[in-house]
Amino acid sequence: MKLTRAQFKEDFLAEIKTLYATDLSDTSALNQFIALGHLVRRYDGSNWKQTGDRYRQHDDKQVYYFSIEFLPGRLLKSNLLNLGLLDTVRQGLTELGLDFAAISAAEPDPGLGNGGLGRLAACYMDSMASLGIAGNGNGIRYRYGLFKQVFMDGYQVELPDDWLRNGNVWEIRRENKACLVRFGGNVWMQPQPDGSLKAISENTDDVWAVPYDVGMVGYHNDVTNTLRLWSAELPPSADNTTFSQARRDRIDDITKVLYPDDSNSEGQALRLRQEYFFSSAGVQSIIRHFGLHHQGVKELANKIAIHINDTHPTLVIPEMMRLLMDEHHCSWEVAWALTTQVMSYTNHTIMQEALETWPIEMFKGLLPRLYQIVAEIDRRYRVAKTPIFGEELVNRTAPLGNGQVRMAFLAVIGSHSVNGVAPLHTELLKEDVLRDLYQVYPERFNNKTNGIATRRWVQLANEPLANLIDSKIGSTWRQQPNELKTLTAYQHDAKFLKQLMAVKVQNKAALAAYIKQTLGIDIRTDAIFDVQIKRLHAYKRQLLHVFEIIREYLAIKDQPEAVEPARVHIFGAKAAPSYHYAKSIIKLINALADLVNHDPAIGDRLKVAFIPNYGVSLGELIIPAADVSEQISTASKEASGTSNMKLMANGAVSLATLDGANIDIIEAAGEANEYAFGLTAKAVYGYYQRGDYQAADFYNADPELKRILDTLIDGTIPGISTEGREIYDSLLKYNDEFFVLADYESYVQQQRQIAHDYEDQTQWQGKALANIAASGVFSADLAVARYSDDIWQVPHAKLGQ
Ligand code: GPU
Repeated sequence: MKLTRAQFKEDFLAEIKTLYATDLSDTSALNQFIALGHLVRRYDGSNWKQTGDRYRQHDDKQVYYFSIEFLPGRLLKSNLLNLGLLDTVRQGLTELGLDFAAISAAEPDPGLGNGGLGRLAACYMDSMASLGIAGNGNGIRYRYGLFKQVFMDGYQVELPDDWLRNGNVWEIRRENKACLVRFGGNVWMQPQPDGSLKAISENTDDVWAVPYDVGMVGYHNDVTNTLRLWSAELPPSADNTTFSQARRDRIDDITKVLYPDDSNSEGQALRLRQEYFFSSAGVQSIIRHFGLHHQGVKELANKIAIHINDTHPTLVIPEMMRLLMDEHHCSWEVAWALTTQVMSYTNHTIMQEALETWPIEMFKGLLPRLYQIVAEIDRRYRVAKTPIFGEELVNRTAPLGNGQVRMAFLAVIGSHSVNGVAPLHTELLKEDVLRDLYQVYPERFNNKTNGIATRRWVQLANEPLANLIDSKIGSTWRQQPNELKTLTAYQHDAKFLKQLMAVKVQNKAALAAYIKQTLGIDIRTDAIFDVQIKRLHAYKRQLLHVFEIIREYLAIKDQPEAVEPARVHIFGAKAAPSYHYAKSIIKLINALADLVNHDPAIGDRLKVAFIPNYGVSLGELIIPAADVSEQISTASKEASGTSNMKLMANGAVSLATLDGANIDIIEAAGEANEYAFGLTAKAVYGYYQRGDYQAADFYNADPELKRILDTLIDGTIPGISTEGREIYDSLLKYNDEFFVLADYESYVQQQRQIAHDYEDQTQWQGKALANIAASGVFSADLAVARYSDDIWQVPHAKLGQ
């Protein structure tokens, strides 16, 4: 949009006056942020309204992306960028004597997700708006987001994330669009005059679902889509009925806090309530909106697509069946045909413990009508498939089995598409986790490799790099990230590579300042910044990275005269509060950091910085400063990974196993520009089949590795007597579930190679450039375009290939 600086300043000062009844000099950065937020809302208001009007007038097919997590990050800067106002506002504020960086840092970062899954949903919202797709998000407005992480004596402590304390400028509460979600009670079938039966629910526990809408602003295209987040409240009838305190609490609890578990299903009733709550409210509001403009339900499948982001929203399937049959008088057959055409499902993991199942008794008690429907889906599935596939396969794959409701199976059976998130992951779904269902529905399976919002992760997070790229290839890459590949022409342009290095050093200085301020550690900007940022999980193997640090530490102690480039090992990782082993690894890293950072014999040659409270905002600070991207999960375990893509786009080289999308990154950037190592997924499966992995053999065969492991229990690292023993035992006594010891040697070899290659900065920056140039392939815009073409069947803006 068009806006002069003078106009902006006038608007801003007026806003401050209206909101706070005081002078600018008397306001805080938070006040200024809130005023700016209101202004941006106003500038974007007509786009948002007109986007909705246009979709209605054109009767565009709507996509609804259901996700129990969204991690949008701070929105001020990205909204300004997408509206084309960033420079005007920044300069205007500077002219008013204000600090734009401080103002944007005052915005709370909504932690409505755990990690990759939630951030992916947010990247896709950004891309849908930017591609002009009629895309809507549907999720939960958690009162408290993911806990804030602090360290006390090296241990993780969780504090509540009261992100709504000062309200949320971006949301609109729309109580006029609220609906009732019903739990419990009992169901009976009432005979109808036409001889059919109608399900009647009685004595239900009713919850009022109130939507809060947040605008998702498209990039330079006047489109603003909606992310709808639901909040659970007392129904209006509570005003004149008595609701016990227990019942009030039960309602309050539904959207009170995000479950802090990543890739692990706990099977708790409250989680099931959350899942049904936002699935039901979302489907009700879709059908209500649809009903306003369409006569029959027959058109439904041409006008809406519902996407199920992992299994958490799977109840949209039986819920849509319920609404079509109980409220819109459809037959089972019609309702089922519509439902399966509308639904599509993405799987995000092959890890068994993450596959959701619910005890049938719990499910039945909480959702009696839905249970009837799921049981009928199960019955019909068995009847239809047993003659073709036999009883055994059908027993293994039916929605109900072993006393459980099996959500992934229900999702596959009730959708027309199921996709994995990287080629290897999709293959493993077909061969392993969903092998039997792949026999039944081979045509449903497809791959959609993940992608990232280049706008946020490069244009916003790394402005120096974005500007440097503009100076070489112009700015069309900002709309068409694939254009980045033209940078390849400069891989041997020494002057450009120097500039690239200068940008990296500048970003490292910004991160170094933060590390100094928060952790008190001094780090050198000419050191290798070796970065691992992701949730703490045994399968992600932060432990392997720890072993490298111990190796480097011992090497300096043994041979102080040997010269190697300085290293800074940077971690960011939250552990689920109940994940004991992950918390022990956190303690180990912090104890090791204490040892290394304070050893005068080490000096500034080796530093370890575990930055607390990793999240989207810290990612924006850390990623642009990285030289090495640690992507070292046990092959086959990481479905895709997305930090690998963000780090690549910012010129870090990958130190990576052949897992998830690492494989595709290595192929895109070229093997010579990455550091691959370790067992292949096939080799890992080979060990499983033969059952012959012997971790102790690696320990006994390699004196260096043995010495490193022994430091866990011999007092070398002070303060970890329990944790050190626990971790040591996990490797030797319990045989190293994730093959850390098997991959140690090849990992270290690549780490040595990195130290060697880093010395030649021209070569090194050439590799960095190759990574940046190849990163466009992983833009979320392209990923979302593929979902639109292949799964949702909706049009989108053209993207250059
Ligand atoms: N992932 Br399941 C999560 O972040 N949370 C989950 O509950 C599950 C998966 C991640 C995968 O671990 C990661 O490999 C992937 O890149 C990401 O989802 C997005 O697909």
